[in-house]
Amino acid sequence: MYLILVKPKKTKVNELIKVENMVDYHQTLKVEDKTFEKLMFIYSVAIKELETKIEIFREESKIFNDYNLIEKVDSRIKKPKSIIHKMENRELQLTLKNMIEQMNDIAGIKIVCPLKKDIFTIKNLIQQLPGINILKEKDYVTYPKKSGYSSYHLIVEVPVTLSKNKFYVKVEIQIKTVAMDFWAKMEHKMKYKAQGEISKKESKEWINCAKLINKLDNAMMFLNQ
Ligand code: 0O2
Repeated sequence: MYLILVKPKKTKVNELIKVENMVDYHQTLKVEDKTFEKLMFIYSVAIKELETKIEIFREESKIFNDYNLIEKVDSRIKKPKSIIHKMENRELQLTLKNMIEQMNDIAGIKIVCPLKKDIFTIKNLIQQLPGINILKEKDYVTYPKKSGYSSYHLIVEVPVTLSKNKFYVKVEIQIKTVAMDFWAKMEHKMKYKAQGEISKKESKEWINCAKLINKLDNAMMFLNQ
């Protein structure tokens, strides 16, 4: 087998134009407009680019280390209704500028792994990916949210190359264990059913469940040392 090392071509950052140069940046957000469709397409390409890289980590770990580092990868583009809802909740004027600059999770990827320590391995692998910029990190694994929610969040900027232009696109990556994912899905479902209105007693119960999940994750990690 031959390995040919090619000196990487240096990409000038200014070759990568920002999404805002492609659209009338101050235009009002209208989901039925072609511009909105184009933007959502660019977000979907960013997801594909990242998913491919994550899939390679998954396969590599299986083949080289006999270990399933990644159980599952899910992705989604936020629904237009949810984008508008979130912007309204944040009292943001409905412009493309605000959507592009302020909304970090229009493109979202969730990586589910077996053990808590895998979360940090995956995060380090993503951080080392060439061309990907890390904009924000939230460690809800070491410091869970008040609700009990636990996960590692990264907001990254992914270069997307189309025929005429290159763009940097924001993607939110959530990394969590199978147990954390189970908790988050159940709690989200319950909050959705109750339209966000849950009693103090219920919310205490969810925090207790999150603590149990954390104990389980720690025990699993100990057993798999
Ligand atoms: P959906 O429908 O899942 O997309 P940001 O602008 O991203 O820095 P944000 O959005 O407040 O600020 O970020 P945060 O707190 O990191 O949460 C982002 C996402 O994490 C949420 O997206 C949820 O998916 C998940 N999340 C956060 N807290 C909780 C929680 O208490 N319970 C559950 N089940 N999930 C949580 P969205 O937009 O709320 O919803």
